[in-house]
Amino acid sequence: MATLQEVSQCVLEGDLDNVKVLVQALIDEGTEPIVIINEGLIAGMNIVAPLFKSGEMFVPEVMESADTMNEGMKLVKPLIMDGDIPSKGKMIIGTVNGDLHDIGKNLLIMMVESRGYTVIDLGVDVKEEDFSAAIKKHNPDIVGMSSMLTTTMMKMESTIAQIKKDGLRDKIKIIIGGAPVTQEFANDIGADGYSMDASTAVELCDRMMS
Ligand code: B1M
Repeated sequence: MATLQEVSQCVLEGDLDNVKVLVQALIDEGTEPIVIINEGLIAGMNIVAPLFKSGEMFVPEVMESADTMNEGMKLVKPLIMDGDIPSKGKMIIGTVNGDLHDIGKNLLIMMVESRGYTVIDLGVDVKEEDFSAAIKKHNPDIVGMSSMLTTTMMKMESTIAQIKKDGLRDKIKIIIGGAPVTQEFANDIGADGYSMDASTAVELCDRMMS
């Protein structure tokens, strides 16, 4: 019998092969997908984070852990999606210019999609003008920006400036998030909303659409 703790351990060790076996076993045993995400996959990243901070884990190892988490997510994701839900609205989202962190963004996409939104993922390191180009191309209701670095969070402000310069600001709601981001910062840079995690981001999207 597979355990959630073994899944966390796989994420910690970057064990791509075993994570697939264990996550599939938990699914087959009837463990709730959201429990596998929170208590297995994210719990593993939560062990990685302080080790990275204290210098006990290095960038290549953390990337292996991130890949392992994403590999597990791929198996769970289809189970929390419901293709029959009519779209509640369209969102584009990206990690801002200079920032390569995407685990939180990907998690948020999964949650928001599972609640009926159509989401277009612009990826990471998204330049200011590329957000604008994507708004013109996709005509979204909501634009989401993610940043995990104190050095890149200011790119949210320059992206909003670019969107204003291109005359697109009034067409959309802008929501932001990521570890260094706060409600106060969101107010300061003129974003419409902030959420601290993926679950509250879903409620935030609902508020933006109402
Ligand atoms: Co980076 N990194 N990292 N890193 N990394 C942090 C962020 C850091 C806090 C680690 C530390 O403690 N020192 C630190 C930032 C310090 C700071 O700026 N104050 C840091 C650093 C310094 C760096 C590098 C500069 C390291 C280096 O090269 N010397 C470098 C920068 C690269 C770059 O981006 N240009 C770097 C690189 C990396 C990796 C590539 C190795 C890897 C990223 C892999 C990937 O994402 N594919 C990585 C990782 C994994 C981390 C930590 C360990 C974990 C981040 C994570 O995935 N958390 C992180 C330490 C930490 O967070 N304590 C760290 C799990 C995830 C589920 O949570 O991303 O917070 P999170 O997302 C949440 C919320 O924030 C929120 O919802 C999500 C889900 O609940 N949220 C939103 C996120 N986006 C949102 C958008 C919204 C709303 C909510 O609306 C649109």
